[in-house]
Amino acid sequence: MATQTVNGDERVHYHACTLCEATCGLEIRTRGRTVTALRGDAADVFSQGFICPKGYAMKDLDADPDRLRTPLIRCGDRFEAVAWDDAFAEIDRRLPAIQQQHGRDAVAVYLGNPSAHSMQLAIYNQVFLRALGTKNIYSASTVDQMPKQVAVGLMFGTVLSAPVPDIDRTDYLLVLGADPFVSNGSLMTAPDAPGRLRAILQRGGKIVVIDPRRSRTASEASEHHHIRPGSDAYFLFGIVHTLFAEGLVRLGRLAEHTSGVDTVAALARELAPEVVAARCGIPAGVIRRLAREIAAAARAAVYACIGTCTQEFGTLASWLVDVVNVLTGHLDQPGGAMFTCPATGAPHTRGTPGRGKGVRFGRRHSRVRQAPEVYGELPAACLAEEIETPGDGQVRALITIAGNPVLSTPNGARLDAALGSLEFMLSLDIFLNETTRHADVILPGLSPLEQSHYDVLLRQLAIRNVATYSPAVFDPPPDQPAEWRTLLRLTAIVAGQGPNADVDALDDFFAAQRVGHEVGAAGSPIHGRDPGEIAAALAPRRGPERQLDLMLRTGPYGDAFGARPGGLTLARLEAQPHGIDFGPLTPRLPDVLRTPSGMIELAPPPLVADVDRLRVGLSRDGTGMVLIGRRDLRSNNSWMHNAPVLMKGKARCTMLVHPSDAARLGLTDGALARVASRAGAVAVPVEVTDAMMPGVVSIPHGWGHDLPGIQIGVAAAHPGVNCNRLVDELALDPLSGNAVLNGVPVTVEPAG
Ligand SMILES: Nc1nc2c(c(=O)[nH]1)N[C@H]1C(S)=C(S)[C@@H](COP(=O)(O)OP(=O)(O)OC[C@H]3O[C@@H](n4cnc5c(=O)[nH]c(N)nc54)[C@H](O)[C@@H]3O)O[C@H]1N2
Ligand SMILES: Nc1nc2c(c(=O)[nH]1)N[C@H]1C(S)=C(S)[C@@H](COP(=O)(O)OP(=O)(O)OC[C@H]3O[C@@H](n4cnc5c(=O)[nH]c(N)nc54)[C@H](O)[C@@H]3O)O[C@H]1N2
Ligand code: SF4
Ligand SMILES: [Mo]
Repeated sequence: MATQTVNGDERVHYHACTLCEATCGLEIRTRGRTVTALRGDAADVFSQGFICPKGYAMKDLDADPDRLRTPLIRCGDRFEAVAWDDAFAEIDRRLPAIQQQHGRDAVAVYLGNPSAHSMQLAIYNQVFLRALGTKNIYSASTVDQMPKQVAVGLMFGTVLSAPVPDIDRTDYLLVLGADPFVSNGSLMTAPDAPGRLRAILQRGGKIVVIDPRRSRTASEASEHHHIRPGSDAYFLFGIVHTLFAEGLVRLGRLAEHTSGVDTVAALARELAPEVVAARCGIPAGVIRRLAREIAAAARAAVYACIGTCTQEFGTLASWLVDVVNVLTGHLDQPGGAMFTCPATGAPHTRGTPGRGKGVRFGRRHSRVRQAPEVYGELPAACLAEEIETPGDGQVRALITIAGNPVLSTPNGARLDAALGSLEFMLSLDIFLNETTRHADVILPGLSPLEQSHYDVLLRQLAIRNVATYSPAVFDPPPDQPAEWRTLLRLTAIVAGQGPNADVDALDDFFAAQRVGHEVGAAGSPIHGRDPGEIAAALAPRRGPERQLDLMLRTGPYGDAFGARPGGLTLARLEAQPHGIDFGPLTPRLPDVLRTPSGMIELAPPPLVADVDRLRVGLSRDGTGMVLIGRRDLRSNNSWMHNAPVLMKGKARCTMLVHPSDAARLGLTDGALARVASRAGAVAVPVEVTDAMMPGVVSIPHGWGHDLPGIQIGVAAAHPGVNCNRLVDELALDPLSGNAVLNGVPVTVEPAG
């Protein structure tokens, strides 16, 4: 779809915002290489004009003079801008040598969050990782949603089988550990989450929020209850107990597809609301009432996100959320918790409907701490020790791709020091920041506006079935390669083919491989077709577009290369710049299941076994201070603090504390507090507020732009502190390897 030209030489483009999961449509006006205006795309079939303050910052990000546009090579303490060929030559000189001398596992990778938000990275990281062949793969997933992925993998059969709350049709939403008014929703792609949530209240429905802090979402909700950090699994067992004890379990049509109900009943028997109330800080009467309300509501969903994942019992809590959805019959029902049927397909749309291989993890363990592998990754919290600890298998080189683990992962100070000891570090990033300052070579990606986009990952968790494709707004600078090309060149280097590979030939090779896989896959709509015919049909396209076209055409709405005439193709999607809406979510059970049993596994053995840990922790006294995090509307993890439009107003990196704690600890609003944990200490301005639960303090993550050598001028002028200096890298949720970012024991006192 060509862009329109208006007002003489002004052009109008439509492009998704790639900053968060909501993926709102933007209308962007340009003149030459300049953005003249930016607003929400009112015609976008999903976001309908909504954008948040960060959406506007896409303009700042594009224009940011600090955003890297050429490769950098380290020369002592400085970086020098170099030509692309020189950068690849340097990588080729240093990286394969380490692989040859110390083995492939000596090179580790850390994939950051924008890897999931970039079409190029989402598709081509996989190609690169296969060639790299290392077991040392780390990502932001283990400081994020991995517990949910483990829980739903065991229950429903794939790593992305996460039910999403059908918020447009529900009457009752129980929210734990999520602040969608601020985050705009996660594990739930829903542009204008605030508007959609307000609509629940407007139609007479109810929203209940469980959070140690009266968050923005909590203050808009019908009801909010403070919970002691890390105790959601106790609270949810109290609900499950009540459902069984009061005869409220109604599986309805789920019954014939569900196994393990009796096991869950037995586990819940000893965890009555009266038993767990003190541990979670929510009165037993409230727990019982909420259980009755969820069970009685015609359309209800329980939804939990990062606050419930990044905690001591993250996988158990994530599991129990869907246990409640199943026991109350709300799973897979309109207005309940439902499965997306995404246009690109998903692990649960491929293969044999209703049955699969299930998921596997714990197949090997990390070298130093023996932490289990999860879905091919090791916990991000283990990275520093793997770099520091000498011996066979030591990590000697690191590649970061769109990640800032110095600010984002536990004990940032320890990781910061460890990165300084690497033999070689390569970063694919668009900024010289707290992490990439340690790199030997930095290869910049393009501005989001110089890239086309389709959200191949996040639309798999959308609350409607919607497809949107955005062409690039600007042509990239002539000499700067797209990141998929960079990744293919690196693929060749680590495969021993040198720095000057024929990228297009490689891309043809991988595309042919993918086509071969698709025609060979039982259950694919093009199973058994001639791969040459399919490849020829895709041939005009290259790179990510070719892969995307293949995914769309073999996906649930696809044309299956002529077998389903009128079906979806990338060309049809391109003709609809505001997206195509395939409608609200529809029930998908039992076809959506990919468990080996073909059932919803309500009581998977690894989860049942982990309940022992919950029993042991039940009597733990909860009197000490603990730390939790938070997000704010104008932040985006660690990397958007360089956008001037987002940095106006009062300082946001403060420690929230309840007035009673402030009085007891001698803290005054605006003064500095010293907060210390096993891992480290920071001094942070105090903000006294009764939004906090007594005994809990909150510091947001992503700050701490005060390290030498960074080149993000606006951020450095508003540094804040890195709360992950306090988060303990030794504390993990054992099943998922996820870091325990919330509920960190701390001491708090006035800073001297
Ligand atoms: N204490 C605490 N810690 C947390 C959290 C918390 O709630 N509390 N939240 C966690 C969560 S949910 C997440 S997702 C992680 C995030 O953890 P990370 O992903 O490690 O960190 P980000 O801050 O997202 O950094 C993204 C990096 O990608 C770069 N980048 C942006 N766009 C591109 C691109 O197109 N290409 C390339 N190559 N680079 C790009 C940015 O410059 C930046 O360096 O933080 C986690 N850390
Ligand atoms: N503005 C903004 N939006 C973002 C981001 C951002 O940095 N800024 N980051 C994006 C990313 S990467 C992600 S993953 C999503 C995350 O989006 P959400 O999952 O909505 O996460 P948060 O906004 O961090 O809200 C988590 C809530 O959990 C609460 N909490 C902490 N500990 C506990 C606990 O033990 N139990 C319970 N019940 N609650 C607890 C916190 O007080 C907080 O209110 O946001 C995305 N959107
Ligand atoms: S909510 Fe804001 S940051 Fe997220 S996609 Fe929409 S405009 Fe972008
Ligand atoms: Mo995240």
